[in-house]
Amino acid sequence: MTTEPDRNVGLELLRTTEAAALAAARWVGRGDKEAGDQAAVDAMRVLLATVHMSGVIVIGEGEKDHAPMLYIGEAVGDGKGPETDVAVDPVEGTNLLAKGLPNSIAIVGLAPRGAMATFGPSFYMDKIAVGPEAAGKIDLDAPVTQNLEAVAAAKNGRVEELTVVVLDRPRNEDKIEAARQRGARVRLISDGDVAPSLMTALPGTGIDMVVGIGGTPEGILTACAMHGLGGEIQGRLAPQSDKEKEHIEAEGIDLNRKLSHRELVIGEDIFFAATGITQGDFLRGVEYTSDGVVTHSLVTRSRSGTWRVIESHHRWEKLVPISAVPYRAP
Ligand code: VTB
Repeated sequence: MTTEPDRNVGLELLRTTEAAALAAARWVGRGDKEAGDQAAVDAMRVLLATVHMSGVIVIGEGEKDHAPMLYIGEAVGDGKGPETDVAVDPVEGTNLLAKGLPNSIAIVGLAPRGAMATFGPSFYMDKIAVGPEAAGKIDLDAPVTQNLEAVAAAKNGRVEELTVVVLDRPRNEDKIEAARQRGARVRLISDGDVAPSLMTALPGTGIDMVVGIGGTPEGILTACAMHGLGGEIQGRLAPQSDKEKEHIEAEGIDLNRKLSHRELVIGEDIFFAATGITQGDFLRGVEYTSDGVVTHSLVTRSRSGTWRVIESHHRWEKLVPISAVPYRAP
């Protein structure tokens, strides 16, 4: 069945991540992650208000009382279009931003209302992410060695040629050790597991798999992207304290369920946009030119499976006078 081309709200979402990245870029390497995050939140919120949707934040800056903006439950969009769930991470990798390190990105995910899993009090999730060749061939419950072998077979390569990314934390030590023992190349990262997860599904990045316990919201945002990129992420909540575990159980959430991206975010009308803030391995960071700024973004749409890499040139001379966001100090 064919249909007439319809709107791609992902291209509107792109403007929200570009705005967040432009605002956050002023804080790169300045050692103040809160200020950088706040600038990104403020900018993203202004642009989200222009998106044609009746959106509700389901993954945001936190509960209402602790987060004045983009809090969970906040209505976003112009209030007229389709009812949607919206997941935001205006700065994924605030430490990376503050330290001027690679791969901090601004992110938005979008799905029809009710389509996104909401694990309110859950902070941590055990995850595995791979690209399209290995999608359907991995298993979160299998040993790392078995998953490495599955990815190698899917790519007609050898485990020794694969690069697996892991968040450098004691909680991930067993996986790091197992991957090394099997001869894979392990790239340890200090923060930000979304960017490398996207890279598993993008050509020429040299990243084959991401494993280990990272953030739950980051897992759901990655799931939005994998719908459009054709890769796969599987996750299971992995509370790191008794308090976190109790809170999840009190909400009646099943801790033992293994979920793929199709269960983390349900359906086909799923969109994702990300813009580089600091220079990244795939997404370039915000670059200043003599008359403005260049941004580099990824936009995905699950129904068509189209993903786009978009380079945008923002020109101060025209942008600053009309923009509600103070991108450039007067
Ligand atoms: C994870 C990871 C994120 O922070 O949430 C991590 O998914 C937090 O882990 O990408 P710790 O509590 O061990 O620091 C990030 O790295 C960045 O937000």
